[in-house]
Order: sequence, then C-alpha cells, then structure tokens
Amino acid sequence: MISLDPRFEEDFKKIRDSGFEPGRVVSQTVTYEVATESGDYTAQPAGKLLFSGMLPAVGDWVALQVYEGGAIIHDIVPRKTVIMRKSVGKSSADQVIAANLDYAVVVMGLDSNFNLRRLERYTTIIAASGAKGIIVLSKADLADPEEIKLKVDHTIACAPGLPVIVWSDADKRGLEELMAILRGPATFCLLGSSGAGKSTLINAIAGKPIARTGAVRTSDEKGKHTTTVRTLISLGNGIDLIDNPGMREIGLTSEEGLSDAFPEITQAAAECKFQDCTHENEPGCAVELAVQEGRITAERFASYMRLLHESRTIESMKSERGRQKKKQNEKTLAKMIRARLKDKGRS
Ligand SMILES: Nc1nc2c(ncn2[C@@H]2O[C@H](COP(=O)(O)OP(=O)(O)O)[C@@H](O)[C@H]2O)c(=O)[nH]1
Ligand SMILES: [Mg+2]
Ligand SMILES: [Zn+2]
Repeated sequence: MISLDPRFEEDFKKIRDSGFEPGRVVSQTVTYEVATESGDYTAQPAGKLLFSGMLPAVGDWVALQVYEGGAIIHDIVPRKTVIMRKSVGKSSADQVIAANLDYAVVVMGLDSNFNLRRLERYTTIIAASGAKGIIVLSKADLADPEEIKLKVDHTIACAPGLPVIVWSDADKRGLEELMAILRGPATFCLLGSSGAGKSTLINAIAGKPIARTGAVRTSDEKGKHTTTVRTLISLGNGIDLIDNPGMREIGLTSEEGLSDAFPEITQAAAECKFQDCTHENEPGCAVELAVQEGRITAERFASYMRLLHESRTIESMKSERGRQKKKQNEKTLAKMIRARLKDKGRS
C-alpha cells in the first residue's frame, strides 16, 4: 500500500478516467511489484510497453489494471526525473537507477572512502537526472575537526552549490540538518560505494533498523553487498527511499550534467575565443587561462576533461550502435519485401 504523491494528482485523474488504478513501482526483479492505495500487486508490463522499449523502473508512477490473479502495467506517467548510469561492463546501454527522485544523497566516508573524483562522477549523473544532490560526509567520529574542515572545503569546491552535511552515526550530528531538507512528499536515494555508510544512514533516517549494515570485510577489502534488489521503501511522513544495490561502477551515459557539475568551467568556457573550443592548446582559451591563473584548479580541469572524453566515447558508441541497428532493420525489411514480391509472383 502506498499513499499517492499529490504532485502527480492530474496524472492519477487521467489514469482513473481510463479505468485503471494509479500505483508506483516499488521493486523490479523478473516481474514488477506495484503498490497502490488498495494493495500491492505483482505486475507485468503490457505488450505495448515491451514493444516500445519503454520499460517501467522503480519509482515510476503507472496505470495498473488489476484482475484476479495478476496485474498489468498499461502506461507510465512521464518521469519528472530519471537517474541513469552506463550499464556495467562493455555495453554502452543506459541503465535506469530510479525514476521520479527528488533528491539523490551521496554518502562518502571521511575515512579512506573519501574520493573527490568519484564524487564528481556522482554529481554529474545527479545533475543530468534533474534530482537535487545532497552530499553527506559520513563517519565524522573517525576524523579530527581539522581534517573534517579541510575535507568539507574540498567537497564544497568539487560540488558547487550543493549542501554538504557532516554526519556521524556515533553522535547523530548532521541528521537534523539532513531531515530538514528531506521533507515529504519526497523520494530520495542514496548513492555511494559499498561500506560508505548508506545502510547505517537509512536506519538513522527511519529511526529503526530497516537496512542491514555490513562491516567491511578485511580479507578482500570489499563491503558486503547487503542490498540485492532495488526497492522503494516508505519511511513515513511522505518520505520514500529507493534503496540501490551497491554500485561499483558509475559510468556516465552522456555529456549531460557536466556543465552543471562544473559550473566554473562552463562559465569560463563562455569566454573562449572559439565556441567549439576543446580547451586543449587552442588560441584564446579562457579555460586554460583560468587554470593558469588558479581560478580553476588543475584537478577540477583534469577531472572535467576526463569525464568529457568518457561521455563522448559512450555517446559515439551509442550512435554507432543505433546506426547498426537501423541498418539491420532496413535489411530485414528489404528481405521481407522481397519475400512478399516473390510470393506474389508465384500466385
Ligand atoms: N565509526 C563509524 N562507523 C560507521 C558509521 N556509519 C557506518 N559505519 C560503519 O561502516 C560500515 C559500513 O556501513 P554500512 O552502512 O553497511 O555501509 P553501506 O555499504 O554503504 O550500506 C559498518 O561497519 C558501519 O557500522 C559512522 O558514522 N561512524
Ligand atoms: Mg548497505
Ligand atoms: Zn577553451
């Protein structure tokens, strides 16, 4: 059971008018779990959705048809936000992490987990998603005040404009600050590497142990993956959490988000002599000048260029795949037409 987000009321009305029930996808395995006001159902997507390739994701609001023994998802409400990453491995395909998120909370430890370059990856995919980013620096009890201050300053510089909250489960500092931002109705997710303290934070937000926390195994240095399926959990007060399985790789799906995640570079680039300046030894490059003058740090510039090259490689892989697919479809079609003509010739 779920209470419906009043911000989608118009969409829900349309769904009811067409004889369906509004619901939200709360988990996805082979089938979908959809929660509605009347109960939870295991559902299959309608053929129409399968053919269009537009499949529901956790967090989607959907039009559900409930019948005895099952349910069918007929339609997906247009997503307000969608957070994506490149699917793991060599494939260039996009993978939807979650839909209709208001906030994406990056959890990063103030211990050895602290990594600004990884943070920039997160803020880029968050900027591309349309959700608002929040940075939580966890395990503050493991660092001394001076170290915390330094790391907070670096974090602010690498996540311009985003709130940065220092949090410790030991004394619960920072929790109130975070809860003041996560006001319902709101859906949020936590991003961060295994062992960063996501599950511990979830339990603190929920006020009860709903997520399993795992000590970092020392034998193989990997955090235990305690979350295996992406699920939406209602924490009360209209706050919904989408819990992700741990993510080792966070590849960009496009160039989108980079300009927002690196505003100082975007700003400087507007002053480059050439509009299509690559910022690599070009005459009149305002970005390189800003780096030389220390207005943009060398680390931020290098990070930006790395992510830019990575996203462009992915984009060209995707368009190449699209071209190949189109060619394949045209070939299949031509074959079909030839076969038809042959049949006609026979009859
Ligand atoms: N000292 C300290 N340890 C923490 C804190 N938060 C989490 N941990 C520990 O870090 C480990 C990983 O935490 P967990 O929440 O499971 O991380 P997850 O993999 O991101 O979900 C566990 O052993 C937690 O007890 C904290 O604020 N302070
Ligand atoms: Mg966890
Ligand atoms: Zn330039």
